[in-house]
Amino acid sequence: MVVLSQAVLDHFTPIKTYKSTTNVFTGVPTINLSNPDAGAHLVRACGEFGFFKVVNHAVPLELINRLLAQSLKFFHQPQSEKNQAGPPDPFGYGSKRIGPNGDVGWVEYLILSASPDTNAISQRLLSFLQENQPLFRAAVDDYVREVKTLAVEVVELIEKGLGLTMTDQEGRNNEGPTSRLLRNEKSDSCFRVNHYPPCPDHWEVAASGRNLIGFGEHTDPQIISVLQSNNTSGLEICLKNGSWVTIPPDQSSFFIIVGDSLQVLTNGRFKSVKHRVLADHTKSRVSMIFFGGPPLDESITPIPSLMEEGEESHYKEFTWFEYKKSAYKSRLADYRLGLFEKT
Ligand code: GA4
Repeated sequence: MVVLSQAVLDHFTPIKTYKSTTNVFTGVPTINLSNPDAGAHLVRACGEFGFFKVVNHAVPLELINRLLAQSLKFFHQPQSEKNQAGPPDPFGYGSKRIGPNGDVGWVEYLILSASPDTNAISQRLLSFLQENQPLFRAAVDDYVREVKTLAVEVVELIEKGLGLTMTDQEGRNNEGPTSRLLRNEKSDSCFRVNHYPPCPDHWEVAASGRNLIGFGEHTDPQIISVLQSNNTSGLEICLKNGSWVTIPPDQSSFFIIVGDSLQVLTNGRFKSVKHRVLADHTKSRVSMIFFGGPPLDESITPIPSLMEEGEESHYKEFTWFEYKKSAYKSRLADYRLGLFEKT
């Protein structure tokens, strides 16, 4: 039997190509977080697109740029150095292979835990970064702290828009049922930095007007994802009518993606948005995404006060642990919620 080395296998890993859509989407809902009606606008955007961007956020631009620069420095290291931070099972450095079930893309990435309660694999990776890339590690820590706060703020505003939070006599809001999951110190959140190098010129793809797929179509399993990228386009989302549109990059805003768990919590009022990334022919793309998830033992079930009289849950009852376990058995493009829908 001939055993192929990892390097040979990686070289022949077939990555799909796509005709990139010329359909630039100019209708991305833009929510100003300091607008008194932000909650209502967010609810509309979650229901219509499962995708929007937020402006007037409190994350310093300096921090975004610092992390972008440090990330590039990490990815520009020799392959052998980067491999020391791998494999991504589930936290670590990965190249081309995405998840455990055969998905591939023109991408390299780092996945880290963003929960205070981290396990041994995560601790090892964080210590490795601390020793080898202390400035990168510091930028990640500072950035994750900020985007976590932003994720909670956005979800609290959504809760306000849905009428789920009450203001007490002192003018404080009580804790909403979804923001509570993200605030929880056991919240199972993670953070990912993706690097999409330019598609190589010699590939026949360059001539055909097609692009290599960077990250194949999928929905995010968590509650909410907070995405930031450099100025290179490539992100596409699928609209309700099934058409794919390309999202112009915007370094001063954050893009927010509704995940499967939020779809279930709202009994389908909000839809998790299918999205994908195509690699560019000339520029490299870096994106940084915080995935806000619930604690593992938490039941993901529609929020009772959102249900109309007589309305039934569209989903079987399950915990985030069960959903996550099932997600890691799936392929990227699978409709993961299907297994949990009531028939
Ligand atoms: C998609 C969202 C996040 O990037 C992620 C991904 C995870 C991975 O890359 O390891 C998964 C994917 C994501 C969903 C299905 C499974 C798991 C790859 C894959 C094929 C970190 C996540 O939580 O789910």
